[in-house]
Parts: sequence; structure tokens; C-alpha cells
Amino acid sequence: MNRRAFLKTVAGSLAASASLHGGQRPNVLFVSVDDMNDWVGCLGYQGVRTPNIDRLARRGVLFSNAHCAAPLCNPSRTALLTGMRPSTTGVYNNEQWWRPALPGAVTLPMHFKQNGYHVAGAGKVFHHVAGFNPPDQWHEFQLQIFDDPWYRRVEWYPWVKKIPAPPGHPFNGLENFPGEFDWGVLDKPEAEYGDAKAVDWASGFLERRHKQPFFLAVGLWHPHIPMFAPKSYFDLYPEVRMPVAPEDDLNDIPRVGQELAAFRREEHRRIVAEGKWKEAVRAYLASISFADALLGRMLAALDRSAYARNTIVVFWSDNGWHLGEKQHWHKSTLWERSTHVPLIIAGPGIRAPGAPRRQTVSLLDVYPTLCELCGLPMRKELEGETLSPLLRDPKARHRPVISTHEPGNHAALTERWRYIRYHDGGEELYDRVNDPNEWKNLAADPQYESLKKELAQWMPKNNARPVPERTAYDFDFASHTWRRK
Ligand SMILES: [Ca+2]
Repeated sequence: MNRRAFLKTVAGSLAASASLHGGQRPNVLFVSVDDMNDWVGCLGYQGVRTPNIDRLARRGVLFSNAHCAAPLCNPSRTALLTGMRPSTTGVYNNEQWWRPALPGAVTLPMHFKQNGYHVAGAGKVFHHVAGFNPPDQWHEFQLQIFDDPWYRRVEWYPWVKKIPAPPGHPFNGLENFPGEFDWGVLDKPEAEYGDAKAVDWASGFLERRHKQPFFLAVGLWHPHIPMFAPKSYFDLYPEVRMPVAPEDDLNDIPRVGQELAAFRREEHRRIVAEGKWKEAVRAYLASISFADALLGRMLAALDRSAYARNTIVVFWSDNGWHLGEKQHWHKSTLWERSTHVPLIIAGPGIRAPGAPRRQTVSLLDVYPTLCELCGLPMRKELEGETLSPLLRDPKARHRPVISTHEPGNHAALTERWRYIRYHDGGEELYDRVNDPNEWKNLAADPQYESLKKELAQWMPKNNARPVPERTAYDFDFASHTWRRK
């Protein structure tokens, strides 16, 4: 089926689909985690403990092949929350405020707000630095309390008090390492961690009586660096399963891919050279399990609330994370490690709960899906495709998805293939089924010429110029206004 015929079919099934839930509009509990890759039990990873995510997957729908629209915090979140690709908005990196660049954008929380919902949030929903989360997005919002204010720049978090570094910092023992790339146990009770406070606040929200339907967003920071977690979560991992990372894995990768892998290479080099690889993997696993426990607390609060039966739960991560694969830490690549994320939707109206949907889907699909599930008008600028057919039928079709990193670099994904094309024409092609680690680049093999052409037609034709970065503006936090310099 070509692209046009496919979109027509999709439009048809959309028109035919009745509301999933009858008259009363459902609430939404929208929980995100940060930099959580696919090291999750229900996604088939052995060696991690994620009982709460796994339980949510059993009671809802796990999209086991979900990918971010962009493998980095701000562009991924901006894409999900505006419903538009980076190649459409020009928001490609963490230095670009979306608001002054897209003053007319109606984000997901705004759309709920404009359609009779009570809209509340806590933690990192938009990107976490000042200016990414305008107060008019919400009726009420609990700003994130960070666990690392001793080295953060004050202008990034004007609402967080700067405090002296705790004794023993950096806890990972790596001197002159980037401050944020730390891990360890903070000397405070679990309930005092920033993410725990966000969950507390949101749990309190669920105890209140709400006259209107609500959209409640809770953005957890974990397992993002610094990977600070209570000791009990480190204790879950006396042994860790290490990633398999062949040293020659980059040999068949074109120039731009090499450059993306080399970004912050020094951190990988030092982690390996100073014997910290295992420890860092353990901290990541501990942080995943901490995030999982916090999700569990959030779900328990929902289950004991008056809203347990009429609330759609969406759980997602903004991007993945490398732990030394392709000699890389961090995200910002177009490989599986960076683009594959957990995505679960649970709640009223789901058919065949517990049966994973293996079709490739995008985080861009979340906005139109929620419009449909909650009976909100579909906005015409949304570039994702509703997941409602998949929520009703595990065998429904879904189109290939695209992940974009920086202008003109795209990955097109189907269940079988990942085709990457960089702005300079460099290419990679992986057989995702037979080569899940993406070790063998097949792009140069002539037998795949027509496959590459077919996959390329899904890539955006327009690659918007990057919008101005923060240095182009004077920003006033108190009034939340921007002025071009
Ligand atoms: Ca992130």
C-alpha cells in the first residue's frame, strides 16, 4: 500500500470509530520518565526489576515497538506535546525554547484546558529548564524539586535554592567529570527525593474532589543522570547484566553516525578506563527500579481514588539511553538504544489488555490518541496517527514511524527494518529482527535498493530550519516573557 492509500484507510477507520467510553469524558493520568530505554521487564529485558511497569502493561496495552520523534529531551517532549515533528517546528535541541518560536502552538495540556478539563502537572513534563514550561499551560503546577542544585546553574532553576554540595560528592569518584553525570545514594529518606515529592503532590491531587474531568501530568526525572536513588534500589542489583558492545561496531557506520556516536566520547572512555562501567550500569538499573516504584505509588494512589475506573493512564519515556553500546553514553543517536522507549496506555475501553502491540508506533501518536479517547476535537496540525485502532485490535495496521535528530537526519522504522539517512546522504540499514543490536549495516547491499526507496518515502520532505536558541533572547522568569535581543 502506498502512503496516500494508507492514510486514506487510516482516515476511514478514524471516522468509523465510535467513542470508546460512552458519555462521560475520562480523566487522564499522564506519567513520563526520562531517558528510560527498553531495559524494562515487559519489553523482554532480563536483569531489571520493573514490577509496576509490567503490571500496568498487563492491565493495559504495551506498545512494544514505540519510538520517540526525536532522541533528546526537549525536541522529543516538544514533539509529543505540540504533536508536530522537529522537522516541522524547527525545535531540534535542548537550547531552543519552543514558546517564542511557536507562539500559536496549542500543546496537549492547553488543548485539554481549552476543552473543559482541569489541567494539572508536577515534575519534568516539558523540558526541565526555566522557560520551557509556561505557567499558562496549567491550572496548577508543582515545579520540580531537583536533587542536584549544588552544581546546577541558578538561572536554569530560579525556583530551586542553591545549596552546598553534600560531603562525598561526586559520589561516583570520577574527579573532573561532568557534574550531572554522577550516581550514588543521597543521604536523605526516599520521600525527600524530588521525584517522590512530585508523586506525593499528584497523589494529593487525586484525593481531592474534582467537578470537571482532569488531565494530570507527572514527569519523573529518573532514570536520567545524575542517577541518585535510595540504597534499597542499588541493593536490587548485586550482579548486573552488561551490554554487549563490540569495539568494531562503528566500522561500517557513515560519517554523521560516527560523529553522533562520538559526542561526549570522553565520558565513555573514562568510565571504561577507570573501571566504572559496571557501577554505572548498576546505577542506571537502580534508577529505573526507583522510577518503577514511584509509578507504582502513583498507580496505587489512582486505584484508591474516586477516579480509578474512569481514568486513562499513559506511561512513556522521552527517549532511550546508551550504556556504552556503539562506544556511546547518552542519547542523541538514531539507533535502537536512543529511539526505543516504553509506551503503555491503560484504562477504560481497551480491548485485549495484556496483549502487546508490536507494530511500530511513535510518541507523536499520543496527542491524537488522547484527543480521540477523550472526545476532544482533533487538531489539524497533528502529525501523529491515532492509536485507537490498535487499542481495540492487536492486529490493526499502523504506518512506519520516523525519528529525527538534528536537521535532515532521519530514521524510518518498520517492525523489520531501521533505515537511517543523514543530511549528507550517509545511510544505514538494519534488519531489526535478525540483528536486534544493529551491528551489521546493510545499506550498501544492492539488493536493498528498492526497500530503502520505499522506507525513504516516509521521511519528511521538509526539514525546517532550526529556530533561534536561548542566546537569541532575554527571558524574564517572573513574567514569563521573551524578548529578541
Ligand atoms: Ca530525556
